[in-house]
Amino acid sequence: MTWPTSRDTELFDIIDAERDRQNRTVQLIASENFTSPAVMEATGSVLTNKYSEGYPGKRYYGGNEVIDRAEDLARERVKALFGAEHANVQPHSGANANMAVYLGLLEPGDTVLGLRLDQGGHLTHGSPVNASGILFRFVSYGVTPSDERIDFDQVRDLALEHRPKIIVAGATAYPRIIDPKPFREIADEVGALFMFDAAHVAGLIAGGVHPNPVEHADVVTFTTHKTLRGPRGGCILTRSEHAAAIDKAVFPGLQGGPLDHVIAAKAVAFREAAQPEFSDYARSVVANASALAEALGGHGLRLVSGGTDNHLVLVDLRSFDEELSGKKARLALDRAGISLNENTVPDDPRPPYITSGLRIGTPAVTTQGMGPAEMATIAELIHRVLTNREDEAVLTAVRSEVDALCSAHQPYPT
Ligand code: DSN
Repeated sequence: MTWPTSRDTELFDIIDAERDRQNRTVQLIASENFTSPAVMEATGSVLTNKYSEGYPGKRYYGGNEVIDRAEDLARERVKALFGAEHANVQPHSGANANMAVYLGLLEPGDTVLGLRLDQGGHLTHGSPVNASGILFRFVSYGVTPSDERIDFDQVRDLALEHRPKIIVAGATAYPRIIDPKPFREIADEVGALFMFDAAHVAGLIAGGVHPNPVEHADVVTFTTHKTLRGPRGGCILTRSEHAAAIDKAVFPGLQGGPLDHVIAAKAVAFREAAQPEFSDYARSVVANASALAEALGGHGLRLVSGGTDNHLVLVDLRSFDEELSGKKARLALDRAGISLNENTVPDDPRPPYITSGLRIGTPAVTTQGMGPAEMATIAELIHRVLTNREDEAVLTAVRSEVDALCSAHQPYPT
């Protein structure tokens, strides 16, 4: 065997630079995390070489007796972790997992009820620019203007009026617990299926700090790389009666060959999430988000819904500084070494590319071992950047404080 001998420094220098960026800047993107070395080892393994279209015991290629064991292990581990009847671990992403559910359980044009994008929902919950909104008839519910929490009266009224085939719960920018029970009750009242998109909170559910939607929903989808801290990917848990339809929708409906190396890494992550330490981690993620919320509020920033009980806070910048869009704020924070994303707030007057808000999450900094004291420091640094965003000297000073903070908590020391 002769492999190329010269190292591809052009590319590997880029990877080194990204490791350096992750080690030296604060990661507050609510959908990101740091995976363990074991997850990365599986992702970089020889399993990447295999083709295995189909499912364990029923493949379209030979030589899958070992791959079958990896996929079976991932399926069994995730079923045990969440108490599910059936699991499909092949979706390449959360978006694919959601599309597979629609493809498996709906006909094109069927009606679905989901949370609107600017109210905290996801593109795959029926945005007109996404395949979900193009192929199916989505009707959207929102949050109440008063407390900015899911408006269950509206969910019920819309469900009675439109008789959706599926009601979708779950969000991408919603700082509160989503209780699956009222959704189940409304779904039963109108004869709809109930899908819970747990992309953001899967790790909080696995860690026992948020209610488990598997007990109430017909289908639960999630990503494996956010609070769950695994490799990038998606997963679907279903009741047995929907297993065949969902499996058929993932393959051959939507995807080709599964990413066996990623499925193996998912198995590693599911095992890690079943350890008692993971519950401690999930509790700390939420405690850190509360500490961050309190400190940001203390600096005069308005928090959507007044606070948080999950892994993120959503800041509405309008009352702080009418001129400051989410995008401007994010760009200034980026220059100071603080990485987060601009986000729409409920009924945002600005478009999704500009926005009036910031979404700030604690999964990654918690993995790094930071706690409430560091959250107070981070809130102060964010406030200083927002109030001095044109002042290069302040941004440079914050950048060095970020460096000092991160040097004590490097996720991947070299
Ligand atoms: N990219 C994910 C997030 O940031 O929430 C959603 O797709």
